[in-house]
Amino acid sequence: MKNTPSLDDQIEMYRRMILVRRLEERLGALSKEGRTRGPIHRCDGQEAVGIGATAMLTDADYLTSTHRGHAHYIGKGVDVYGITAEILGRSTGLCGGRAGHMLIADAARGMIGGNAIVGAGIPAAAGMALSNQILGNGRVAMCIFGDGAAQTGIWHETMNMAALWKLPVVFVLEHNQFGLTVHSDRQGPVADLSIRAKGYAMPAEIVDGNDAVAVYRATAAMVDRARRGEGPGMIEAKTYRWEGFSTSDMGGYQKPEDIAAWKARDPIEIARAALLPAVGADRLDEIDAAATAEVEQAAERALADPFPEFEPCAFTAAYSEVL
Ligand SMILES: Cc1ncc(C[n+]2csc(CCOP(=O)(O)OP(=O)(O)O)c2C)c(N)n1
Repeated sequence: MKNTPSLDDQIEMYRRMILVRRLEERLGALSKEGRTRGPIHRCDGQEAVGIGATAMLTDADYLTSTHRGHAHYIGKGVDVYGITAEILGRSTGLCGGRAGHMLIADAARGMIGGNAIVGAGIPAAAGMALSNQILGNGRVAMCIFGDGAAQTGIWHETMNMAALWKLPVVFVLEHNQFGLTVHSDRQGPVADLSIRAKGYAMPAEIVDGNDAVAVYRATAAMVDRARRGEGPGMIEAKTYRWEGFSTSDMGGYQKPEDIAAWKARDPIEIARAALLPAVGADRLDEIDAAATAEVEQAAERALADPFPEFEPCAFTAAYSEVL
């Protein structure tokens, strides 16, 4: 079937989801020890969205992300060690240790960046899509954003312009049900936020965000039509955030039974069950062990790396003299 990932694609998505999960677990532990700069926004349980939605993109395509972007970075093929070193603030990080975990970019991979401003990656992707259209380069831009971001005005304005100008941009809503500590049913009157796409004459599809293959299929169809010049499309991937908003979240507002129900639908286990008959448990265990080791080695190496040295600029030098 068209837009169905190959077996190799599925294995790679499984591997990448494990990389993300292990990275999140390691960062959670390092954050508790006070060894990360600031809190970390984890995406445990949501990995299938970022990994499945980006698996059909090439390095030439563009992706904008959010404050919760680890799966988006890894899905876009960004190096795990470079990401880890960046998050730990080391000079060897992808952005020299200055970006932190929310703002990682890797131009060579088309990873334009995370973003700490909710919704800000959305118009940026449309702008890149406009440049693709003008240049006629066949590239597609994608933005992945949360249900909180889908309540912002800039999302509506961008959907309108993108549809009007038939821009090659794909909107991927990672609907994890919460914006900070507030459930989405208290942020807006509709449960399926993608029904709003209809108001902009834009096709949209709702998918099981815990099934990487389902996310891949639906997104690939939107990417294909955008690449053919038929305009933007939207995916609403329904998922759930297992952990708190960030590692500094005290919790208590998510129902334990909801967390348990969503943990029973672990995207990694869903992918593993789908692969088991064709690939076998031994090979899947090997992939898991190799991905786990890759994250562990990246963390150990990064922790031994130096912090960046900051040269004071003319202003700070003059200012410190005054002080
Ligand atoms: C413009 C703006 N408003 C408010 C905030 C504070 N803020 C940070 S994350 C967040 C919630 C975002 O929710 P969502 O888009 O669903 O992403 P999620 O955290 O669920 O991944 C808010 C309100 C911000 N960073 N930027």
